[in-house]
Amino acid sequence: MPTFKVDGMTCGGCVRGVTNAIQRVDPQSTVHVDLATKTVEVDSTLPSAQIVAAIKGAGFDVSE
Ligand SMILES: [Cu+2]
Repeated sequence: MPTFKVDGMTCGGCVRGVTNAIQRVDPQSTVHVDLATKTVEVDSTLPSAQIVAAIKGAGFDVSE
């Protein structure tokens, strides 16, 4: 399962923002955000570049 390192997440609102952004591009995806380690685990059939783009679109810095 691809895991992304996402900077700038600080609260539950950020978690929802990231989760919603990913599920907008892939409604079937399962997203697990760990605020403590700032990582986002995504179970999706989409290429990770698209997940990265979605997270960036929500206003966060992300690396794989
Ligand atoms: Cu927040």
